[in-house]
Amino acid sequence: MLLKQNTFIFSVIKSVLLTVKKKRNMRIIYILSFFLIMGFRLSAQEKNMIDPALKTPPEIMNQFMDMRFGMFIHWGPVTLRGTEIGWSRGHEVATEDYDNLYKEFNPVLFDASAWVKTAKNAGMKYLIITSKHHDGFCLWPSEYTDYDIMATPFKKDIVGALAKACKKEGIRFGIYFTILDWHDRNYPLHNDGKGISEDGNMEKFRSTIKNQLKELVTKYDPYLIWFDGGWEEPWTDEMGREIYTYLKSLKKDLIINNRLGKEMTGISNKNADYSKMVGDFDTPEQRIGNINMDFPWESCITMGTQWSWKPNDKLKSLKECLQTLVKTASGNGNLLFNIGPMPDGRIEQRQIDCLVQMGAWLKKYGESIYGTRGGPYLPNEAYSSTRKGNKVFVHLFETDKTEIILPALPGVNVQKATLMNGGEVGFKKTDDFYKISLPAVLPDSICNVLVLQINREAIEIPVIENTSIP
Ligand code: JFZ
Repeated sequence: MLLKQNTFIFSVIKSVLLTVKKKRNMRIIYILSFFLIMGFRLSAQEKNMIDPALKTPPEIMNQFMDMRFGMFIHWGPVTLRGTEIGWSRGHEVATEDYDNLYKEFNPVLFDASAWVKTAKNAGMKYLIITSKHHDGFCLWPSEYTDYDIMATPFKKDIVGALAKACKKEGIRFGIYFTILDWHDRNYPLHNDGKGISEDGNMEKFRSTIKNQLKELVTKYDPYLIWFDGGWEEPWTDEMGREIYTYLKSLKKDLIINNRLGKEMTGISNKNADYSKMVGDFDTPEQRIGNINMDFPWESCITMGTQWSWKPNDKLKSLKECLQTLVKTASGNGNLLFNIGPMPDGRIEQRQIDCLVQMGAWLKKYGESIYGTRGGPYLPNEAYSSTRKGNKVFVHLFETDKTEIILPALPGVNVQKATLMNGGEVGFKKTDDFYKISLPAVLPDSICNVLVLQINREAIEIPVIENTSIP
């Protein structure tokens, strides 16, 4: 691609010069071309671009977005205290205490295959493990630090075991990796309110994480790397682009999230410039992302109230969990649903129970989630929708209604209206609305799916911005 561009610039200069002064020396043409080409390259860099030829292609991103549902796992020695991973270091747990927890981290009941099967039974298609969180502890044996799983009494490679189990079960394997490390003295910030420290060395730090990333990619061949922590001051978008380019040289189709850089919608739903994102998809956090039919996104949301395990934590109800998944898919996004295993290595039974029930719902209604795209209705309290082929799937959140009114879809003929796992329903079109009559007893007690079969490709329907009913 670059070669083509260069040849083009060269030939333009050549023809300009040849017309202006026919007998000009070829050397001038070459010199001018050289500067112009360099100029073009510099301007691409100034425009903060990753070489477009390196970006993960849309086919790969579409396959990722087809999966819709993944498991996020935050885990480490901090679970022995039950406080939040990374953030509680030097706060709820004294730094000295936190940094020594690894000496007693011995999750003898850890069973990678059991975790992966739990994800699979939940209907999840991929899994992402915190290989290193902000506390700096590494769940894999790293040559570049002593603060890793081999220093614990457990001494078994957790990342490796999960990579293997995922491969066996056909679950895509992803790795979470933080680029801020409050434990590493070379990283100049330490979440202690003291600001940038003098003894930091970003050059050394960047070389360490580059080595660790190479280790992770070559050892575990991840499908995806989920970066975190790029928002802190010592990190720049340029550093992010360098890492992106480096990783793509190691593995061409690796999928990378946007927290390698600073541009993201994040927790607060900031206005973001998608063209500036360093990474392949956006990562709204603890909220369902806004509908976006163009740029891929994945919401990361916890089942409980914190990322790592908390004893007696308040968990979301099954209804909340299912609606979170459905509304995310309706906005055209993926849900990376987080659980935190316990210090002994098991996933808490009540978390498993909820996941099993989500999986049971997906076994019956998965056609309305996997491989679909969001819209055309925007999610609201009563319903939301997804679409695929000539079908619009309307998810109904109210189970006590016998009638539902939807804004009519523009330029569409509805040929048939049915309930998934139920029969045909009453359908009437009046002016700008559809009036749908439902049976008194609905097939599902939490979320039912109305299927509108239409006379055209559902993806062509523009998103209906106003779903309010008069
Ligand atoms: C980050 C982590 O800090 C958190 O522990 C978890 O791993 C989550 C998936 O990602 O969450 C954030 C991200 C951004 C900010 C705070 C927490 N921020 O900008 O203040």
